Amino acid sequence: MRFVPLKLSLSALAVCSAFALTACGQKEEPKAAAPAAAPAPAAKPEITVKIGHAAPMTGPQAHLGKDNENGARLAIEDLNAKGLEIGGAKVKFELLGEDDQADPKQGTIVAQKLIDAKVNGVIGHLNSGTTIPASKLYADAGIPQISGSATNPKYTQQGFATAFRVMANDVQQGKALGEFASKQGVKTVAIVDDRTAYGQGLADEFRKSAEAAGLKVVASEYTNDKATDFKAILTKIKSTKADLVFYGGMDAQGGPMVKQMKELGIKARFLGGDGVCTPEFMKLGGDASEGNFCSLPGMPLEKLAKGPGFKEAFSKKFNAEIQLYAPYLYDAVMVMAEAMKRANSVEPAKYLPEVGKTKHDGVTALIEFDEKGDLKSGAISLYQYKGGKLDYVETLGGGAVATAKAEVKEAVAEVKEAAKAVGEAAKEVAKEGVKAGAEAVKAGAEAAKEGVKSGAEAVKGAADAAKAAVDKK
Ligand code: ABU
Repeated sequence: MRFVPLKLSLSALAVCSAFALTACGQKEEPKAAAPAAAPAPAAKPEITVKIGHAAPMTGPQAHLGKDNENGARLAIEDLNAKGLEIGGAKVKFELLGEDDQADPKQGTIVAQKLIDAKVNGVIGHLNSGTTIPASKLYADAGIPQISGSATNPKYTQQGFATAFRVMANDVQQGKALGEFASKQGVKTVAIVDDRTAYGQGLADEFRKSAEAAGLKVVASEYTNDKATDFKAILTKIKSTKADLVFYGGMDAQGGPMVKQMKELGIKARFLGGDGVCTPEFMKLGGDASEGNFCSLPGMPLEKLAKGPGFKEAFSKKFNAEIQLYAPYLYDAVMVMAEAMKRANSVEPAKYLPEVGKTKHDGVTALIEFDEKGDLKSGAISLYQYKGGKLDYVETLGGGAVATAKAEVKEAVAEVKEAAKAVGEAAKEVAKEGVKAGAEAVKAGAEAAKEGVKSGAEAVKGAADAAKAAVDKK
């Protein structure tokens, strides 16, 4: 028998009763079908979003590559823990890591690999020397790329709509470093760089700023990002009696360089950029690091609202201290995921326009991009190597307002803390007062009891005496 839906059967009955009952055939009374069980809600489809990551995972910068990857990995775990839905599907983020060996050619090879793997976006690369050539490939493929560490300005100056970075660049950093050297009373400087896009670019920006501040460049020397022996160039520098050696390059060279400066009896101070502002630099440089200076984009994590929490989560997860850019990589992944959420799509072409509209309250800063894809008002902070730690000195450049805000926030927190302490103390005093009052009342009651007792005894004594007097009579 053909299934007749209940709704139709009832309509048919109504028609039959209104017109010609017989014509409808009374023997064929339609039966109501048993109510069907409500269909189970369709399971949400699941999609995997592939986030490409590229950095040197081998060679002298492997520790920095790992640090970057860990920052991105932590963000991906946090996103997956939230269980995001985008475009009606459950989203699982996955990190696809590649080792570009800090080599520009290898950088383009792994970029093509990530494109072929159909990544939804790329976080990286670590080095400016790999990020810049790879950015052309990502731009041609329409894949959004956010670097959390490449600071050479050229990366975002090529006109690629796909290129973004979440920290200040080396125009800002070089300027701040030149101004800082001048403030330290430096008059003459020797400049060394590692001939990479980053090292050379930063050294050039530093030179411009230092000369503008009236410093004299008395030597310019070069090395490379694999070198370990700098005695030849340092010996030349020693003869110039420069007040300062500025190094544009990474910690794997900067650490041994500062150590060899000490061994050669060079009295000059050492100053470098973010590439040497790491725990690894101090490990390699040993005592010779002590008292020297370096800079980092952004503000110290301790001064940022989400910084200490990130630091704690990072060390708990990886049992390691942050080397350099892990928090920026974390923010870069979050910026990408938020753009996908706003676009309600993980397709690169659909969410790319949203990346440029970012306003993300990240671990490292309030992230907003300018028309080139650079961070608006990026700050540069100066640090001194002290007792194996990076001691914050000051923040220069575009982040002055951010610094002031952070300091005000810190002061407000301190005042709140003090007010809380005063409140606690007042509570304690009140508690003590009540306790003392209660003890006084108890003592009064005891005394009254004693008084009543002795009164009663006196009355009894008087009664006894009266009775004895009566008996005598
Ligand atoms: N920013 C320092 C390290 C990465 C780079 O720009 O090459």
